[in-house]
Amino acid sequence: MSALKFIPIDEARAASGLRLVLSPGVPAPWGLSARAVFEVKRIPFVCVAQMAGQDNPELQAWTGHDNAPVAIYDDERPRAHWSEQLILAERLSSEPALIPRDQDLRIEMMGLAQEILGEDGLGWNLRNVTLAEVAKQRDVAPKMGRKYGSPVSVPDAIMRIETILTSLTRRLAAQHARGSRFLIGDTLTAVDLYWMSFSNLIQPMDAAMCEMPDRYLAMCRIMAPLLDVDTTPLIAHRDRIARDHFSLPFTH
Ligand SMILES: N[C@@H](CCC(=O)N[C@@H](CS)C(=O)NCC(=O)O)C(=O)O
Repeated sequence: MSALKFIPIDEARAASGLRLVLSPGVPAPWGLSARAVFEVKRIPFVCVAQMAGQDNPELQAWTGHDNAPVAIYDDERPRAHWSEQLILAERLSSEPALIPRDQDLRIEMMGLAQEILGEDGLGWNLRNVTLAEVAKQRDVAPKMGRKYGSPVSVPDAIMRIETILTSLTRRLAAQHARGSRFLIGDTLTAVDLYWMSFSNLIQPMDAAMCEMPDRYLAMCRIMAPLLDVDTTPLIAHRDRIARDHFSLPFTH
């Protein structure tokens, strides 16, 4: 994966083509998911920096959003949701197809992606637990915790995470048994990339695969001791997807 090119917001606003709003310096999982989709398809883009946990008024004025990732293509409406970004990517380059053409597999893929990226999904609950733990350590709730915190308790969030990981593990085993090396069907789909992107919060990739600052790495190490699931096969899958489809390490 080549180094990301960040340009100033006013320059990005005046530009055409694809602009991707990302948080620089960290492999933020929703951001990594979006860029992985565009990069696998070799769709060129430039990046615009979003400052995590801050108000980002200039981005808000341009895109209507203060978080990341947001994809802006030409003068089309900004796309802040993973499904909009994925469908845009499919439109800009049909190869490799990351949404299965078979309708039943497509439904499976979209459902599984929702379980990974959607509200109350894997990422959402991982964020709740890690931010709650960070708040405990620092004795103050980080701003992001107040923004995304939910009424769900930490034990309930851990249960959701374990349920989703167990279901992914079962699916991977069933796929291997039928001779497929991917989570859905027989080819790479967006959910392989999404799992790869969120897996850092379960077990961080090593430095040769993905650069990350120590503070972020420490956050990525919070979850594993709290989980009662053997994630070895899923992590092996993550490593294979990263090595087979990207030039490593990921830099941000
Ligand atoms: N809108 C995205 C979710 C994006 C998201 O949750 N972004 C968070 C990732 S932690 C973010 O940018 N947080 C930093 C902030 O809000 O400043 C989607 O629904 O697909």
